Amino acid sequence: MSLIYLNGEFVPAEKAAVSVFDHGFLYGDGVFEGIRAYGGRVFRLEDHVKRLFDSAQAIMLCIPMSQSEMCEAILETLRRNNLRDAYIRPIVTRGMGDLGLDPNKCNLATVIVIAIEWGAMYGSLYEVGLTAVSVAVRRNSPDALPPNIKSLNYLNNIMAKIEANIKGGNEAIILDAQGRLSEGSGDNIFIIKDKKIYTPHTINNLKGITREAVMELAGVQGYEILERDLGLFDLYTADEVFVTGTAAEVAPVTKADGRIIGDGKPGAITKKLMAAFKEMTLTTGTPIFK
Ligand code: PXG
Repeated sequence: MSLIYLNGEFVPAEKAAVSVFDHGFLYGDGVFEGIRAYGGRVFRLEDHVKRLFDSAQAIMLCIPMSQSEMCEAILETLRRNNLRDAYIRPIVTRGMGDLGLDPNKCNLATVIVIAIEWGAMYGSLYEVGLTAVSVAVRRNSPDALPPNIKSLNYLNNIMAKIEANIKGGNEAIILDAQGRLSEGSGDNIFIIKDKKIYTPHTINNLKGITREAVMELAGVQGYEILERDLGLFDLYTADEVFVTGTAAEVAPVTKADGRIIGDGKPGAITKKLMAAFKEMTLTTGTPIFK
């Protein structure tokens, strides 16, 4: 039975519960992270915790612990569950309040860390590539709910995923209100054209930690990386397309809205980046066990 970190204690999963008056439940008022551990090391732990605190700062949510205490809570959750290859989900909600939405009624944030054993998300699709479909629902506008906040309010992404499922895609391509590419439902998007790598600016998408890592790796390999406004035309005419995310890792896209991308197989540069990313996950990161 797995142990869940809940407000400073380790609780068996079946007993780990939050109140129905918790504003995370009532309003999606909270923030979260998705983190991976590979071979006993947590990938970019400090970066994820920093983003969690940035998300909290943006919604004026006070996390009742320091960033280093949060890192330690995550590592201890992994240790208590004896996990080496894991998916880790820290969650901080506004806490218990009343049925009104006023966050001033919530005195103390709820802090949760869930960790489960986890392997590759897309299985054989890493060899054949994903089928992506653009969806009608648009990404939350940055002046309404900035997509940089990794909030518990994921309905925008879930609606995109529902549409991708209906259309038979493995992942959704979400456009912003102006029709620019933003991201997938749970990953960032890259396109490659004439050996140059393009990705949207992070105004309309999450500042992905895998995105950042892949940009570093591509730079080391000598590729030019350009943050640009991109549209469906750029997607349909790309030589290669891939998505990046903690869950998805680096996943090739070989079909988009029925268009075959490149020769229909994962591209050469994508494959190089997939290998470099894998190597990075196995050789870097914070050790769980000392
Ligand atoms: N965009 C969005 C909207 C995300 O939720 C990413 C990009 C990639 O960011 P990182 O830092 O992980 O490289 C995410 C990642 C899932 C899932 O099931 C994915 C995410 C959250 C929850 C579930 O694929 N976030």
